[in-house]
Amino acid sequence: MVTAVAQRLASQRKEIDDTLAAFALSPTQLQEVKAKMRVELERGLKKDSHPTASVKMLPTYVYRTPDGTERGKYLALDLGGTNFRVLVVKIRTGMRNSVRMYNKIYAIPLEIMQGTGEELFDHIVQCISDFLDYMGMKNTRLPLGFTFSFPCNQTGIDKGDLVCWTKGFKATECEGYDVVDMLREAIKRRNEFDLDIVAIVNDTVGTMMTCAYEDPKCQIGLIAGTGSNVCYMEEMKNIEFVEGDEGQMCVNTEWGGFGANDNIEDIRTRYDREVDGGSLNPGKQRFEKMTSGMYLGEIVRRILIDLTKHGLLFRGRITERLKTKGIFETKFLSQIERYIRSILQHLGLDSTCDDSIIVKEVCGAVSRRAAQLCGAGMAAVVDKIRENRGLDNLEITVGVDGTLYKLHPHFSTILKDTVRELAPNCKVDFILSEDGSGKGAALITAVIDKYLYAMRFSDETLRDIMARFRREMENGLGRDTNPTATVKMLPTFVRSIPDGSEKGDFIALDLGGSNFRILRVKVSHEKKQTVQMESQIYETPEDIIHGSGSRLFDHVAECLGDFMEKQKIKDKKLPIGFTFSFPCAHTKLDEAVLLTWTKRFKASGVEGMDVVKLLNKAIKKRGDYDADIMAVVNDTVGTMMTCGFDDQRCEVGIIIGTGTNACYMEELRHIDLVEGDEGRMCINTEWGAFGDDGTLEDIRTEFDREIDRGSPNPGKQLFEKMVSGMYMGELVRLILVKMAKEGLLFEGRITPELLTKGKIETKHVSAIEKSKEGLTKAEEILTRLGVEPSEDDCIAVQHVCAIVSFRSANLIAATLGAILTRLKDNKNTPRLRTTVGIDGSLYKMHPQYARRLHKTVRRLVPESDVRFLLSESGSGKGAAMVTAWASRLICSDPPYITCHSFTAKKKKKNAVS
Ligand code: 0WK
Ligand code: 0WK
Ligand code: BGC
Ligand code: BGC
Repeated sequence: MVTAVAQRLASQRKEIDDTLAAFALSPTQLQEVKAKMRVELERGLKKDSHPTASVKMLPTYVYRTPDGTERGKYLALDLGGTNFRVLVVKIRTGMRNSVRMYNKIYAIPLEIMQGTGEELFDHIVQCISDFLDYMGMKNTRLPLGFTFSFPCNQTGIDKGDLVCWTKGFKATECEGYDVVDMLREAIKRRNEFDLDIVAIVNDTVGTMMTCAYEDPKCQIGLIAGTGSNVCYMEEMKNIEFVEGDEGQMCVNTEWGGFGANDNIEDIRTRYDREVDGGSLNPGKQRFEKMTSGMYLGEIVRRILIDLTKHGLLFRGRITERLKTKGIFETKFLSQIERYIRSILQHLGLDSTCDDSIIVKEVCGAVSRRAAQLCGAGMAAVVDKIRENRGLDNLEITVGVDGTLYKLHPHFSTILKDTVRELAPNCKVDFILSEDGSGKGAALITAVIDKYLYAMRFSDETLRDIMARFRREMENGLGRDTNPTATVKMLPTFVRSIPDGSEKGDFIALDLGGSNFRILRVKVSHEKKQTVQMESQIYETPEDIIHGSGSRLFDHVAECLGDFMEKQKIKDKKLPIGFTFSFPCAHTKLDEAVLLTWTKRFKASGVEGMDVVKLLNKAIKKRGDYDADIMAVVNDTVGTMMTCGFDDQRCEVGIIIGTGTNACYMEELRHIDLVEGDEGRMCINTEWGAFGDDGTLEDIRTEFDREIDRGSPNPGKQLFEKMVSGMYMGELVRLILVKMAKEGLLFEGRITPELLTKGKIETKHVSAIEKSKEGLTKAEEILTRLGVEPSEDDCIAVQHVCAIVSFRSANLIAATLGAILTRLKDNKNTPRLRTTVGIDGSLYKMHPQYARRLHKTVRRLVPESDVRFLLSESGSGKGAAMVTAWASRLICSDPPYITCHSFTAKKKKKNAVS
């Protein structure tokens, strides 16, 4: 006799089973889901159907998974999962698992997630600022990979408009806007640090990259967490709305949107519709709302309420807590196995044993369906890849992350089983991402940045380069070490800067920079000392500077004759100061032997010769005028003198132009190669040769080596070739060619123009980095090279220019820092106050160069007050100053031109220096 209780229990059971039956998907239903998902994947890829597809199939501009060559230090942001993380990731090559990471988790309060976009991005930047402070990295401009776990319409690796918020986010004025721009704006608003946002990636893509670093077969990324989504490597030819048919690109499916066209209404339950109705984005993300952590708890809660309303649970008593939306967290589903009682207590539910069982069943049914649905979706993806490759059987790995997958006791198993059943021709391995997608974002940044990372230097590295250069300076000054020193530290026989007593009428020649200039310099003493200058620029044709020395000096003499003609001073024997911007070994002021040509010059028969003699010979040969070459000075010395005329503190001269170099006032007692210990003498460092002995091999890149191989003086001036204007444009061109070959630029288009040496000049680099019109300039210049650049190509090229010019400014800051600390030590002062005179087209023309150089110098030499004084009138004026004294030397014995000979100090002296 079936009792009433048993009957009641049986009907209750049936009611519960009926409720849960809606969650039990049959193999057929799952096959259908797989088939429908497959249709949506295809629709998302097709040009015509893409705009209306429910599974958006968004391009990511990630063309390959890591190959183990990635390296460098990167910042990464990871926004959109349970936690917001800021990370620093250090990747070293060689041993596959050599990635060191440090991260900090920051909360994103609800009012920020659902406030204004500005507040959200200001909050993100605040967290970055805190992290950089914590890591002591506020001054290092690191490249950043941004994991942004929301659907973005990307048009490049660092450009993506937010399609729509999902999960718990709803910040205003963000949808439809470029996420990278919003972050850049927020960083600008804070104006505290600088970052290079190199890549924006979806968390599925970050996860795939993280796992592919361990397992090269990993070509799919799955997130089963707060949200639900998959990405995979698709054939470019199948992605109809993206240019190009070669190779692969990772596609972010955004399968969370599956069902938007009502094609899974047959399996959606009324609980699903309730949850959707009560969500922040009703009607959207229907598949996600059946499969992801944000919603499973809520589905369970609504079923429990429904069953309770029907008296099937908790004796029909619904507590306030159970009525609270979102109170039944998805983690409860994972924990229910173990802690059912305490969870129901936590919800104020006085549960019976049966209640617990029923609640467990409900949780099981909901999570099982979620795992099965994800399994069906995954089966569609792996089968598509198998067919893409025309394989009967596919072996592939899926990288997975997400709290639901990680914490739920059965989710992963059910998912795997479902994939195995629905895609029997695919052997699918699942590997859990241990390190999160931040590592993946850093790896993507490394792939993008692959050619650039080696050009970024931390302050630590710059200080190391500073110390290396300091050692080279000492080698150059030392009698025994000078012969093998790379940084030659050439004595100039200039003993001080102008003291205001100079006067006279002089001619100055200025050869070796981008222009050959002849000047007439009149220094007079009406009321105060004034300098009048007239100058003319003369050509130095290629065939002259590459021809014979005599032709070169004949040309100089001819121009000089022409100039004197125009100045009507042919009959006058004016003293000449000769700025000769090449490394010369002086034995006295007007005796200078060219050690080696640099930059574009290669005239034969000059190296090892005294250039004053060669010029005098050429002038004599003409016989139409007479000249008295009183001094040869390096352009750095001329620049220091020119600036010293206006600022008595100037004791350093730097050129950052076609070439680069520096001079400074050194204590005579430290210059072993020159007699005397009193006072100072200007030393021409010739820092362009720094590294010629291999000391910079660890920071030179393949592009630097290619530049050197193609230069007129291979193996020489290696530092100069990394930083100066003659080579910067070419460095950029070589990097662009490489990136284009990798398909990272111009869709892989390589034109004869792009392959032509010198087609990108340094003035182009300066133009492209202009903040306002830079991108337009980039487009113009790249279009001229025939590569039909897209807007992102222009942004990427601007980025490459920034990295190359930034490296130059940083490296010069390091070598200048070494000179400044030496001056400080020489003076034995706690704080150096000095002025640096500067000239050169790169320093003058480049929009950001000066600011970057000054900033880095101040960071590297904090105990100094350095004024950077731009030489307005060129080194000719400075040369005239030197000549003024040289000519007075003849008639009297003024202080700063030395009669010291180039004879090395007696042996004993070295011990003390
Ligand atoms: C950890 C990843 C992150 C992703 C998250 C998803 O680093 O990018 O968004 O997993 O899992 P959730 O935290 O939403 O469970
Ligand atoms: C202008 C100076 C000249 C120097 C030149 C360097 O007057 O002596 O050689 O700057 O800059 P560049 O012309 O190589 O850019
Ligand atoms: C987002 C995806 C993301 C997924 C997992 C979804 O809501 O639309 O972009 O990958 O959550 O975090
Ligand atoms: C030369 C230096 C010169 C510098 C700047 C280098 O190539 O070796 O003597 O000062 O260019 O013009």
